[in-house]
Amino acid sequence: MLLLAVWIALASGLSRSSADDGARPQQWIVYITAGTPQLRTQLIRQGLDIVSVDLQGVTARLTPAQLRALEQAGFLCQVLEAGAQSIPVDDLYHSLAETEAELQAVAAQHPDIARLEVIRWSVEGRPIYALKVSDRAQEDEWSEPAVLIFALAHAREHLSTEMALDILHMLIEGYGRSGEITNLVHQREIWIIPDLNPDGDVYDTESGYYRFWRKNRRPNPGGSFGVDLNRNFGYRWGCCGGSSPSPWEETYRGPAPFSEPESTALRDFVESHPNITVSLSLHSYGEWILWPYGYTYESPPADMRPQDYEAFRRLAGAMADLNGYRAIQASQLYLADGTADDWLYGAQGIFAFTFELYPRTPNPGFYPPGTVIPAETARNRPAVLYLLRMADNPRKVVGEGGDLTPPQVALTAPAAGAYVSGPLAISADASDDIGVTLVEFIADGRTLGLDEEPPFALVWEDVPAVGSARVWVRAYDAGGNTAESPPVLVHFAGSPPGYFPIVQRQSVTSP
Ligand code: 0X9
Ligand code: ZN
Ligand code: CA
Repeated sequence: MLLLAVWIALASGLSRSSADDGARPQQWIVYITAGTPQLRTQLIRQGLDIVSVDLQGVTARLTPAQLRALEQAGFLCQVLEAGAQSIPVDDLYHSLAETEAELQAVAAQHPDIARLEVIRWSVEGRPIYALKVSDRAQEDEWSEPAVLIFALAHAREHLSTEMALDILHMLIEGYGRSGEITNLVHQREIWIIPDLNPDGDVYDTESGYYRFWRKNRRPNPGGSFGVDLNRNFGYRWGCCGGSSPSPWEETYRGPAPFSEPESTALRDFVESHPNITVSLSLHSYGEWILWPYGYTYESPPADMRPQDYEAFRRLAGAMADLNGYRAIQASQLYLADGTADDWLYGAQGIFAFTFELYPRTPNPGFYPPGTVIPAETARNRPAVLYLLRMADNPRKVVGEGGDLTPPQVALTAPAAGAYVSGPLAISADASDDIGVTLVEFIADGRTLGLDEEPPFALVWEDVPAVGSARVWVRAYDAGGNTAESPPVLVHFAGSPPGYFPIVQRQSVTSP
């Protein structure tokens, strides 16, 4: 009864944020206390423009009329920011053109490990790019587990594109330098879609001031624009009140599942790459790691294997330990149906995760200053690498196959305490139940070089002239497991320390 009253009041003061606005109505950023997933879902169902959610309530952009209606219905509301916000577009973020130029540059400069494809065209005819990082990038390596990373389903979530590009650079620049990254580039196909919603991206930024745009730019019947791409996927689409049938609203699910080229692009891409085992959907914000399902509060849901639920919980928990985010089933935030992740798992069996990136709070919300990009993307690198490692069989986290057993490795040269002058030959013995894929040679924590083939050996050419170093090796397998030999201490300059031969006698009696 109470909620019905709110519904009527809100419908009359309907948010017109989906209109092709010249004059945007006055909007306030308001925190609404709502302590259960059901209450939060109820608020979202009413078409409020929700900007973030936590487990105590939601933050929304409201017109003054909507705020009054909520307060009259008894909701505790706290105005965080009054009046229209005007935030100039931040040059430290990639524009769509800059993102495309960067993808093209990477593909042109690293054809051995990068391949760029246009997977489809957007509503307004822009290309949607996918870039693959893998050795032998120009071939299809169907025997390798593939990982799909995609960003900017929601136009205003620009940090997600930065995150996708950071992952790309981590892989490209780490290749040949870091054993861990080289091994993953060898053993996985990693597909990155940094901008799933190019039309929305352009619309959000083209005026020079951010427009808080979320959806794509589909012209809807009736004059509004946009479908929420994260409500347009075909698993239990529109089933459960976790999306809106109204084209004016921010969570409009579209007229049919996969009515949009952008969601269809992802569907067709996934269906034509059956080796994808794991996916990461990048959104902002809130610092959450979410796993399916979003359409039901049930946990574990009937259409999820209980073992998979446990695997999701453990994988998300392990990643949260690495990036400091909080891991929960998506519907614990609020109900959402037709999301990409529900389809990726429900229809395709993919272990699908969403990261809701920095920040936690509505200030700075969708538009943190670009100065935070390096730290807030670097923060997620260990969690992403963990997910890539688990992709050979994510169920290995609950003991259902995959490769969890680390290799065995020993240094065979140099001997501990060796005195060295000139290049140092290092060699190792390594074995594994499945197979050793790479050996990394390390001195004092610095990677000297990598070897993929036995006999595992390397000559350290530019040894220091004097001093000493701790030398060891690390072996990798196809599961991304590692083992290290104990370090040995070697001395340089060819002479044991403290050995000072007398080359000319000195008299000890005459002055
Ligand atoms: O609502 C969404 O699509 C995602 N959040 S965002 O603020 N980036 O728009 C989250 C979807 C996660 N699924 C559920 N909450 N059920
Ligand atoms: Zn989003
Ligand atoms: Ca192994």
